[in-house]
Amino acid sequence: MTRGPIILFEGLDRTGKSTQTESLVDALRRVGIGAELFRFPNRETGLGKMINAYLTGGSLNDETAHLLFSANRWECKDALVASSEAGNAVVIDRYIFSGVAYSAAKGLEREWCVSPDLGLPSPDIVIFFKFKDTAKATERGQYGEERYEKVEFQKLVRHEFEKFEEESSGSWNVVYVDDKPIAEVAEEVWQIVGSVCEKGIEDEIRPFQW
Ligand code: 2DT
Ligand code: MG
Repeated sequence: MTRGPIILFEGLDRTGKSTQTESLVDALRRVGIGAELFRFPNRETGLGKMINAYLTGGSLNDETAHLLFSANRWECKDALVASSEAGNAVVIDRYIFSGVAYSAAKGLEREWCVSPDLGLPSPDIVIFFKFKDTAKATERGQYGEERYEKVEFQKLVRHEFEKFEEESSGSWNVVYVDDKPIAEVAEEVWQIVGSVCEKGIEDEIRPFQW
């Protein structure tokens, strides 16, 4: 059975993940390839509404917030698997690595942070959006409105993401987004994913391990 690839976009706030994931889904559909966007946190579900309240000023202890984000991925697992198996390219805007990076940046133990996500569907391709200069993010629109959008904290999160990048031994695709026009980033993304989306994936979905 050929299934659609699971393509994950990770990165700090304001790197353009939402813009690029939406535009990739549109581009795929325009050339006749089925595609579906999953975005985490998914703020539409019951758990997602609790997460939204937390991100916009509510209070939860760090462990509880972490487990809510993870549960929010688990509740979408069946839909995500079904979409890939139906042949869609499954495009994901943040996932496991955001979950661990933001919580570990707050000081929770990394291994503890990974454990609730073990077994979730693994991405086939990871694209990591980065600024060469983290402070660049502050120049972009709407920065600073939500809980984590502070330069010092973003530096810690970046460090956590980079641990995963290193552990991937080169399999993560790093795209630098500083000052690049949206179309240029989209073109780089297409170079990475276009042919895989056309061909599909033969292997079964792997459970996430660490
Ligand atoms: P968006 O700005 O992308 O909506 O994310 N976050 C996200 C976590 O702390 N843990 C997670 O598991 C996920 C998926 C990153 C809102 C914020 O939520 C953070 C930024
Ligand atoms: Mg955000």
